[in-house]
Amino acid sequence: MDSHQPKTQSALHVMPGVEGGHDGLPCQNTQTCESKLPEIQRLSLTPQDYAEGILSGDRTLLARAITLIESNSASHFIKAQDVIKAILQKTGGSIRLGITGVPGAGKSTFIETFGTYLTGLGKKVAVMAVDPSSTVTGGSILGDKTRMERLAADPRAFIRPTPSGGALGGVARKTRETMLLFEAAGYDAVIVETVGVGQSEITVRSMVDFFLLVLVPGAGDELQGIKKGVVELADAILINKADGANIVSAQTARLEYERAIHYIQPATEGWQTVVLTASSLTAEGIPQIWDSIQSFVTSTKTSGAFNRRRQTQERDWVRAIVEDHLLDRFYAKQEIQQLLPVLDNAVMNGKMSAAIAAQKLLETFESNRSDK
Ligand SMILES: Nc1nc2c(ncn2[C@@H]2O[C@H](COP(=O)(O)OP(=O)(O)OP(=O)(O)O)[C@@H](O)[C@H]2O)c(=O)[nH]1
Ligand SMILES: [Mg+2]
Repeated sequence: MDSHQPKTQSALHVMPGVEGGHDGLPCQNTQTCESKLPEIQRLSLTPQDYAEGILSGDRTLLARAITLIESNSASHFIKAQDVIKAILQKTGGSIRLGITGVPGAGKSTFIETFGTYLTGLGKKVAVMAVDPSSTVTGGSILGDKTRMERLAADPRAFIRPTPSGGALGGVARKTRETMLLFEAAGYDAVIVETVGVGQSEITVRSMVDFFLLVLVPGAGDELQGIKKGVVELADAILINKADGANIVSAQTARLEYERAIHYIQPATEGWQTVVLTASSLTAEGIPQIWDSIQSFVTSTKTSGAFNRRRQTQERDWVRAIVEDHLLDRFYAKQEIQQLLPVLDNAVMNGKMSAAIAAQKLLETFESNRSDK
């Protein structure tokens, strides 16, 4: 039996990521990559079969198409691109939501409550996570199953951890392509969660329409502890855990953020970043978040900002794929791998300038290009 095939129709079955020595683009070393081909290749489903399954809402085929996208093998890459080509006309219909926040802010609990609220409204919800720290066997969502128990068992929801074991660029490509599959399968909201550390929140911002920053009420200066830059990416700031003894501090935090955001550039042209309070435990304030998202969609679609952002994202995505691919080829070169530590050493010891070291590396790359 296909080991990647879910045993049940429940999204509780969270599938493992696909291992590979690459960060997302097709593997160039066919020997190492093809030998690890998952069993899906043995199944002779055509791209058309996948596309039809996805469009008809078949969860098993959707899951298998995602596995195809996550694969690092060259043949899977080609097939996955054919699947995407076949469904592309049916994509773009969802609202793409990014969620970030410090560890423990309650992102997963929020997604559980918010997602369940949406499925209660009859919407279909997909959840993914871009987690730079996760291992090959699963993203943070795996450990989070208990926090998303209701949503994971909900037939209107589909939870999928983003494949890991690679650079952010590769993970980003797979996440974006998976998003397209969800859209073709009729999901109304696609949620991408990421921990607000490093680059990942910028990557997620670049693939979503609406970006939500989840914060917790804390003592003292509310702006401490999170990077100001993250606030600038957000279309809404949610002060979560506004329940019990936290209610007053949550209101205080809300006022502080409302004041603070007047001094920063809004993340989306024509949209004033909103600050809200909610409790993901009691669901108090959760409907208001959806209301805000809907206002955002209406106003940015009317102004044209919504579509302009999507177009820019597509264009930037092309650049990002090219850059990732070139970087990957560069660092995969044996000559570069040999030279790099030597030059690093020389630069660190002040024996060579950075510009000269870079020039040597680029010259080595150019003179060893196989495509000349
Ligand atoms: N009182 C209260 N506790 C909450 C709320 N939301 C989450 N929590 C608790 O906060 C803790 C962390 O919640 P998570 O949902 O795991 O937080 P997270 O942001 O996903 O954390 P990471 O995945 O580690 O980044 C858990 O113990 C939750 O039960 C809330 O609205 N109110
Ligand atoms: Mg979490």
